[in-house]
Parts: sequence; structure tokens; C-alpha cells
Amino acid sequence: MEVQTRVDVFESIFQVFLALGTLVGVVVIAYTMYNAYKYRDTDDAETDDSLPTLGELPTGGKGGKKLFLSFGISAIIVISLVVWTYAMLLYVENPEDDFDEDPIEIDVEGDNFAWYYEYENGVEATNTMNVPADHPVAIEVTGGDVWHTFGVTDLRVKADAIPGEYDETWFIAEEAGEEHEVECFELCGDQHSDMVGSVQVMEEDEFDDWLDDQLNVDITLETEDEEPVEEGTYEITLEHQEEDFVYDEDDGEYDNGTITFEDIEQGGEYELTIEFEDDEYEPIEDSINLNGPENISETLEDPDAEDDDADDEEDEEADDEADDDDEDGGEN
Ligand SMILES: [Cu+2]
Repeated sequence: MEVQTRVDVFESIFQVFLALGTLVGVVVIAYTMYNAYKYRDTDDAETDDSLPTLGELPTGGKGGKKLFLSFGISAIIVISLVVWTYAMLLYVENPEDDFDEDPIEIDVEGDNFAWYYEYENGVEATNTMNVPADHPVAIEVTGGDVWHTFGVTDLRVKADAIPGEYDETWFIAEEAGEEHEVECFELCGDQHSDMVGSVQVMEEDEFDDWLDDQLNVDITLETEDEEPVEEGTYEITLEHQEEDFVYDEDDGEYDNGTITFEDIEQGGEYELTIEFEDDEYEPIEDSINLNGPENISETLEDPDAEDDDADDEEDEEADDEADDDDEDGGEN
């Protein structure tokens, strides 16, 4: 069975109710008009026995059969509608068993009039959410400051974004290349109406490439004179702080002073260490937060030049003091 999207579900509920409502309306209005015409005022009213008169009890009920039949049919229609609609809504609430592929999961946070998204691999995005076409997307929505509501009318998505609470919902965007507007559906402050974003639908391959490309790191190494470091070898390690992901390289060589990691699978907080052959430079230890393409630049220090550094720092402090004096002078 073809997986139904939220749009399909709500569309069919709407169509069925519209069709039945129209049918009942047409029957009731037509029968009313028919009787109004049939019993219209003509001049021979006094002589016509078939006209109803005031206070006359209805006849021809066939011992309640007519009444029973009309109530019965109404009850069957109403109960079927309730059962069918309820089944459709149960599917909307809990569709996972019907999906033929695992949904991609995205955490959504509404905060300070903007929307923040985080994908399973730790990639983060703001306001624009990229999703693959024709693939279920499961979202978990929360709020950072006040009550917001994540809403995408085109996709029939509406989920409260409340601090400390997590509202789960899902959607399927069918057409690649389409863009659906995200709005805040909860009056949340003076920039409420600017709290907009979009859902960008991509081909599945395109989406996978995009997501992989988000975790590229370029590390540029420079000397203190801001010259790129081109020679020598190094050992580099990127280690995830919470999970078991380690990326490393021994005997690495620079490409234009840059070290590139392209195959990182998980974003998050990493500890970066670089050691240089023969202690040519001071080892580097840094922590970096990876949640998108990252360009990091590290300045290498010559271990023999430590004394010079100390002098430099003193010089800088002296400069700062001189600057402060200037500013004070300016204000007065
Ligand atoms: Cu809001």
C-alpha cells in the first residue's frame, strides 16, 4: 500500500465530509422546495383534501417503519464516519508501522523568533530545513524561551514548541524542488510574524550529499607571521567528546597549509590534537564544535621562541594601557 502523507489523510477526510454534507444538503433543500411547490397557495385550497391542515397528525408512517428506517440509516452513516475518521487519525498519530523506510529524525527548537534544527548526525541549521523528497521525516519539537508552535500549512504540520516539553510529529514532502513555508502558530512576542522559515525538499541523493558535506573540516596551519605552514609532517587526532568517533592521520602532509577531513560521520564537540615531527612546533590542543562546515585556523608556535613571546605579551599589555589612556582622553 502506498504510504499516505498527512496531506492525503486530511484531504480525504475533508473530501468525504464535504461530499456527504453536500448530499444531505441537496436532499433536504430539494425535498423542502418540492413540498413548498406542491402545497403552494392556489385559489382552490378549500376544496383540495390532500392539503395538510393545522393540528393534523401525520399518517402513513407504516407503524414506525419509516421513522426506524430514517434513524437507522442516519445512525449507520454517522457511526461509520466516526469509526473511519478515528482510524485515519490513529494512523496520523502513529504511522511508523506503515512506513516502508525509517524516517529521518530532526530536532526542532523555536527560540527567540527563529527556528533551529539538528539532524541525527549533529548537523545544525537555522530556519531552512532541508529534507529528502518522498521520505518520512520525524520531528521532535521544543521551545527555548517561550511558547511557540512549529507550523507548516502545506504539509499539515503543527506542533507546540514549549520549553521543557517535546512534541513529536511527522510529515512527508512529496515533490523535490518545492519549498514550504514554516510559520509560528503561537502568538509569542513582538517579532512573532517574522518567525518564519522554510522546508526545502531535495532529491534523496542530493539530500544525502548535502548532509555529508556539512561535516567537512579544513584546518589551516599558520606561523606566527601568518604564513601558511607547507613543510614537515604531523600527527593529528580528532576525538569526539561523548561518542566513540576518532579520526586521525599519521605522517600527514599539508596541502597548501591545510588539513582536510571530509568523512566525519557525527557532529558534536571534538578534541583536536596536532603533534609535529621533531617537536618543530608546540603541539596544539583545541576543542571544536562541529555542526556544519568548519574552517579552523591554528597558529603554530616555535618552541624555541618562548622568551620572545613573553616579551611580546608585555609589549601588548603596555600597548593596551596606552590605548586605554587614549580613550579616556577622548571621552574627556
Ligand atoms: Cu513564536
